[in-house]
Amino acid sequence: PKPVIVLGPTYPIRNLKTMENCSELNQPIPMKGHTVLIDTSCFRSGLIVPHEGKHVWDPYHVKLPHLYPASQQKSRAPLSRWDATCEALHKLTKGSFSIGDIQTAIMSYNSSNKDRWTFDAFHYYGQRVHAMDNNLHMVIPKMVKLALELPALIKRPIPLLRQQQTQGITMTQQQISCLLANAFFCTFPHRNDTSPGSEYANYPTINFSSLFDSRSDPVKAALQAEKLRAIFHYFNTVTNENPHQDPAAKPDGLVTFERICIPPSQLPNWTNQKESLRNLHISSDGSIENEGTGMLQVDFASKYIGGGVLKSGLVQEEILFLMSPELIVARLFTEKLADNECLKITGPQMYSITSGYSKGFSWVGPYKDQVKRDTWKRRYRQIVAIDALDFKNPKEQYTKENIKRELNKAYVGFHGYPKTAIATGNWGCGAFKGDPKLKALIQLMAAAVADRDLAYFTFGNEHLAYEVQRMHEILSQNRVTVDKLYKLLKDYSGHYAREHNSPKDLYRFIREKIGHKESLL
Ligand code: AR6
Repeated sequence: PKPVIVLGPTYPIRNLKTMENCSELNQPIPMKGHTVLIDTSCFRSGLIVPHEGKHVWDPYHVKLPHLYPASQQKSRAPLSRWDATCEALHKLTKGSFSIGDIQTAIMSYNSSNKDRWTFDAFHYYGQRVHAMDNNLHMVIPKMVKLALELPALIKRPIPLLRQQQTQGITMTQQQISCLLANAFFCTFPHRNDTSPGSEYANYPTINFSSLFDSRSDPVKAALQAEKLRAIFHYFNTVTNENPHQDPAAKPDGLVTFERICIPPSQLPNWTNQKESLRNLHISSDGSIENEGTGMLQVDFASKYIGGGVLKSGLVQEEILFLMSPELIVARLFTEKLADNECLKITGPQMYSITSGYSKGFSWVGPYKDQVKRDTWKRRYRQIVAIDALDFKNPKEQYTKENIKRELNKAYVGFHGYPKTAIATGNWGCGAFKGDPKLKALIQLMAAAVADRDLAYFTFGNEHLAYEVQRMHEILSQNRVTVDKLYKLLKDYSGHYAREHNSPKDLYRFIREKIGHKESLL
């Protein structure tokens, strides 16, 4: 019989570095390639004043709805597009209205989509869910007001974070809420067509029309209605004008979005990295979003940031974006991620508690965020979006090229400051069909080169937690450095190609290669 192996306790999570115990924070924000949408000197003296600039309508900046050029309007239109938007939305602030009225308002300035958009999920919300939350009559008029404040709140162009450029944007939570209110009412021009070759084909969608539409599928409609609960709760909080009587005060901090791009010549040479593996906390309990707070929290992203959050998608990334809807605004300006890029978001707030996963998802209630803030009033919360490869055929993941691609992608995400621990898990191993045993090693290697410890949450899988912890211990005891492990993965790649019908288990292959005797542990 095989010896029973008892592992020692995993590395304690309390010993991992979080933002609260990092001295590198609180640096000044304005850096090269960084756009701040407020006046930073006013902010330092406690005032929030939009940074003034000259608006532009060009391929390098977000096309804001109030800047829609008259020259692009249909010649017979009596009002400018923005005036028509204001007029339609204003109707929702006077007296009672139905969801049909909201639909009519939105369609009035989106008439070219009248045969494409349906609002069945929104109607489902109205019929089945609204009775529980009963807030639309309160929140919709406040959302209209917020959306129409756009010209007063955003006074300089918002750059598009385009491929192969390291660039950042910092804005207030109020500015984000205003942009998201516009997204809700589908006011962003040029953003409804993402067919190949169209102007924004390389960008995620931002207008919320797809969230209202479940294509007559009642299961999807019910789930999208749960998403709408999270969204309305968010808007309720950000429009709450009564902070002293209500603990859920309107947020007044900043959030930073950074696209980080590492040129191929500056990526690690994996055959030559002498680092040892770092500390690993691994557990089948806990989640990245909760237990990982203050660490660098990995978003198992789509290359189109936010993935299916505005449609029916409901796995890790989408749920994260529903708990923290400020993340959704990244879809407005983040071009699809290339292999050597990631998006880092510093300071988003958590608004909702949710439960369940995928088809079992539901909105539970408000989350009172008590995470401390830095001098820029950004929450000590940092998310990094890295998109794994989507293995339609899981056998492809063991090729040398794909292993290297995933190593580089993880490294791009993990590299940089502050050197907090990384909170992650089965990145790329659900919708994208990766092998968690391989992805765990890839992430451990990238973390070692990026000089960070790792907290790994296996999402209830005890056996996986055991296997990865044991492999980590064996590798550490045998002083297997990153370059040696890379060589082992390449050997496995060869083995897999030769024996693809009955390949060895990856961890068994590694144990045998390093001459590790099972009984010694
Ligand atoms: N904490 C820890 N582990 C988790 C959590 C969590 N909160 N949620 C899920 N897991 P998946 P992918 C585990 O499928 O394969 C989205 O549409 C769980 O074991 O979300 O990288 C994106 O937009 C799960 O099976 O990530 C992309 O398009 C595994 O992590 C696409 O999915 C993977 O979660 C990314 O797919």
